[in-house]
Amino acid sequence: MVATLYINGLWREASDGGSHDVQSPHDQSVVATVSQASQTDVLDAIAAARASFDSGVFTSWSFKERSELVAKIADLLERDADVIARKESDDTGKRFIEAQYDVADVVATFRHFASLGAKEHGRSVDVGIAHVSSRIVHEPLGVASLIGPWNYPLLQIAWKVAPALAAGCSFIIKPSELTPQSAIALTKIIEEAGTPKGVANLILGPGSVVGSSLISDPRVDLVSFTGGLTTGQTIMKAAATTIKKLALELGGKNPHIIFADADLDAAIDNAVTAAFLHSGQVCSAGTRLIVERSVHDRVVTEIVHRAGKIKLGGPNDESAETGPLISKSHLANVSTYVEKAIAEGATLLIGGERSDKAEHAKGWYFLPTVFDNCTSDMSCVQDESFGPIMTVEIFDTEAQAIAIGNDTVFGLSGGLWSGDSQKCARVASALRHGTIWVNDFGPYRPAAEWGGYKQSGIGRELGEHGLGEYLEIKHIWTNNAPSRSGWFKDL
Ligand code: TXE
Repeated sequence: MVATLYINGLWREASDGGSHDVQSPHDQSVVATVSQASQTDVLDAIAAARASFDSGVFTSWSFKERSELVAKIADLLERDADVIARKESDDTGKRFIEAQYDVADVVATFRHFASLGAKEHGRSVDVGIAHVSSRIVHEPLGVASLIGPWNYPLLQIAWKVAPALAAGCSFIIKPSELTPQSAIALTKIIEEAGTPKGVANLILGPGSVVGSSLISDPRVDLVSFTGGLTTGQTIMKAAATTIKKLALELGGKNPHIIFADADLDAAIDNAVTAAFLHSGQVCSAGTRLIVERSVHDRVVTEIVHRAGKIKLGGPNDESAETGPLISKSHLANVSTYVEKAIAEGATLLIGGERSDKAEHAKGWYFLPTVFDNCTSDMSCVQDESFGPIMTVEIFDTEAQAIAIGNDTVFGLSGGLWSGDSQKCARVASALRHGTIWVNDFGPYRPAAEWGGYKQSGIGRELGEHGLGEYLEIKHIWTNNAPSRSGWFKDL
């Protein structure tokens, strides 16, 4: 039996003995067997988190002490980086080197929140009365459910765990059932670093089975979730009953605008990366290309040429440039998306199907795909495919480029390329997305906020706000010269 649930400071099996095989998306081999929590386990984890929070065992630590803990976790992650990266690439099918980059980003995330937490002192407010001192203090928010996706499993969980620890919250981690191994490794490190028991808990299993209590139990104060829009809607509804705080990152359909006056060589290269990195399984993937008419033919011809040369392969294939889709059902969704795009009148220029190479036969490999002649009213342009699919639209004027770039219910990120700095500034300001890259696409840093406008989500991760999501704000007014209020007549 496997004991991979972590509840109240103990590693344990599921109470009903449940377990689950994790399959490689590369070849369907079983890469791990993990516990699958029962409802009893979920309730135990919530109870442990609540009890630890209410006991003050962690909230009584100073911000400085908690920052030291977070920094220690960063050190331990660095020590185990390659072992964790291997587990991550086994689960996700991504190349080992990409998983190594992810773990390095996770270390940087913990270091960022360690340093931010150390500076956290609240603030004084001048209320204009000499004998009143007024302070704003930041307190840990409470118990948090931290629910993560499968595309960047450790990174997305780290964006939640690091600030939750720095803030002093207790929490339950729930990684995707498809990619649980890195969350298990992280939880072991959180334990080793000396986190008080009950503060960090780990529950494994499908959201449909273990998710309900995590998002509706009255003992949970905050749900921080990264995943699909539909699940985000379910969580918002469930959280409404007890007015939980919510932090939601729900993906995007991210415009990537190329003006004719851009450095086209750089723009084309970045357009290929933006759409096909990690086979498009990126919330900020630049899958919606918007090109100025005069350069459309050159840009699209070169992108198609490049897309056709991308080398697909598994975690251990060092020559591979991108890997498989995460699962059979996700591959089916991506295939349906392609069928719909064709039915809607988009022109398929390349890809559109599974790889037929023998070495990909057991995996969920989908070819880089480009659709031309797309328009904003097509569902392939509006819906997130989360696969390696680029749609191409044309514009003639700056105003049109902006209008197309904003014609989406999402608002996570967008990019634009132009050699005219004033145009860049105008368009960057007009686009309603949480991150805008000018003459670039994709980079992020822990010090900068990340999150979405519109239906891409609520709240921000990383940056300073990323810590704020896990803090309550209290105003303490102290009158140092008490006197009668004199408001009502003294009868
Ligand atoms: O995600 P889900 P899915 C998008 C992408 C993808 C689509 C669906 O478009 O095709 O979402 O992917 C947990 N209560 N993104 O279905 O279901 C689940 O167990 C509580 C964008 O795989 O949203 C997992 O841990 N939890 C994205 C997590 O939610 C529930 C990354 C995400 O799974 C739950 C991934 C419930 N009722 C997909 N149902 C991004 N923003 O980067 C599921 N879960």
